[in-house]
Amino acid sequence: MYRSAQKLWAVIFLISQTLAGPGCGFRSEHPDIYYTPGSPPSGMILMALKVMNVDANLKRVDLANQEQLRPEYLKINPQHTVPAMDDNGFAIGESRAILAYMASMTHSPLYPPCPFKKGKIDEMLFFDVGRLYPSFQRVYDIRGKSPSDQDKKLLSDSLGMFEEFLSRNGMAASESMTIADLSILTTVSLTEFLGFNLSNYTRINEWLTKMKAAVPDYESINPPNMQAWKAVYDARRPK
Ligand SMILES: N[C@@H](CCC(=O)N[C@@H](CS)C(=O)NCC(=O)O)C(=O)O
Repeated sequence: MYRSAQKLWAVIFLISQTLAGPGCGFRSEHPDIYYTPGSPPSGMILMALKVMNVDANLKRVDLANQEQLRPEYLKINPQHTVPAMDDNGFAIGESRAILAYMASMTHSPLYPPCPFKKGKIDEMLFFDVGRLYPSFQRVYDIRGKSPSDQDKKLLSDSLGMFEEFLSRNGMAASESMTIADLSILTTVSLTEFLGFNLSNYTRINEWLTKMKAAVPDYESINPPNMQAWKAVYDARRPK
């Protein structure tokens, strides 16, 4: 029943794609991306732009000078966070929503419209935003709070869950890269960069190697961004 519904959906999807022609596309030729170096979710979007080959207009927001609180920025993102996107008046915040928007606008296989595939991708996006990244934040608190053993165990357990998810297909949500992998790459690569022991997670290590190779210009985007985050984190930790 599940399989035949999946096949039927695939046929309907193919027909609708043929009738619809190429994707509706961005409203603007070069959508604006507001970002800050050192912000993990900003780094996620910078990597996604490369993977999806989107030529965006990058606009830097100086968080140290509270530019995110300016009225013109609050109109774009009332949550006053980076990243945000402004596609010719269509403004969207939340990094993972931006990933989904970009992938949908470019008809990218990284976020296919099939509900069965999308359901699994959404599952992993929410796993990252609801469990994995908050566990990371408990251990690496940007405000400088020292983690307890319980915090460290929580992060290890959450990584163990991701290790288990990877046993399904080798990637976060399917056998090939999706936006869920880009989201989780941001969390896990920073965890690795900060020296958290990942040696027990064989599948995560294999996945990390694949992901670093799959993101064009990875080395020039993510490590410098993580280094900038670490500089702020180190400066705020008790000496
Ligand atoms: N859930 C948001 C989190 C964004 C976020 O917290 N951004 C931080 C920088 S990493 C920020 O802009 N902070 C400034 C503020 O809250 O005023 C996302 O993924 O886009």
